[in-house]
Amino acid sequence: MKDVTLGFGEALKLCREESQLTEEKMEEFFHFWRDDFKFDDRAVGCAIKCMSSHFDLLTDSHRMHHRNMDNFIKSFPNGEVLSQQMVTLIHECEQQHDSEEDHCWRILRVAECFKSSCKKHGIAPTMELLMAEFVMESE
Ligand code: M21
Repeated sequence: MKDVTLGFGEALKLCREESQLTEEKMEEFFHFWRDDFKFDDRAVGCAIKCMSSHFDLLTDSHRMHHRNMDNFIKSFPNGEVLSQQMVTLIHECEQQHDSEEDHCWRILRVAECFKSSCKKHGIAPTMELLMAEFVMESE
């Protein structure tokens, strides 16, 4: 999950401007996994929508493209093991929030639900691991 997060986060710089996300709000994507991260800013949902589109992970109706998401996750170390579970968790979260018509708000709610499901299932990455890997990759 650490690798998927860092890979997904590669698109943050490209998407920050389009989504009007301030750098203070989320300077790096792995902050998403911090316990105190707040899901109260629509711009974060817009950024996740933009990042997902960048990797071609959304359908025309801005829902998860299952096959592309599966392939994306499988392109990372341990992805073969995680993919099915992650796709299922995201899909369950999408079903819970399907009535929200605004794509940015809906995707933010799906992301919040997905984070909480990952924690419940013990597949959320630890911040210590993410930070350590991020520092190593930046050097
Ligand atoms: C992939 C690693 C971390 C991801 C965090 C955000 C995941 C949000 C998934 C939303 C996918 C788009 C759903 C559209 O309904």
